[in-house]
Amino acid sequence: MANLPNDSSTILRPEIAKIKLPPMFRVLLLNDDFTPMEFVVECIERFFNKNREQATKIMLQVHTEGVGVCGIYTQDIAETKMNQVLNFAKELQHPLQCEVDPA
Ligand code: TYC
Repeated sequence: MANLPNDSSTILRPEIAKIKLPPMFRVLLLNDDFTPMEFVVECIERFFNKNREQATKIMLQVHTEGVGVCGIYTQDIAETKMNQVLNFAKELQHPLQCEVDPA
């Protein structure tokens, strides 16, 4: 068991100890007075793989608090999801805003 963490959880293999997790980014939705609630729920279901109950909870959080987290991803995935939301909102002429923020 020489290659597993010892009792004090010290990693004994330097090549494994060096591995770093990538920086993570939150995808945020911002509230506005015009985007229909149903459209926001649809976006969260479609792009963040949430069910209707989870999506409704996030939408209501944004509606009442002004901002809410839809998910946390690596930078390229977070930016792709943000762009999917913005493009979908633009297509339907809703002013929905979405941002990426370091976690
Ligand atoms: N505030 C909007 C309304 O009352 C609903 C809404 C929720 C808009 C979340 C944007 O990110 C948002 N129709």
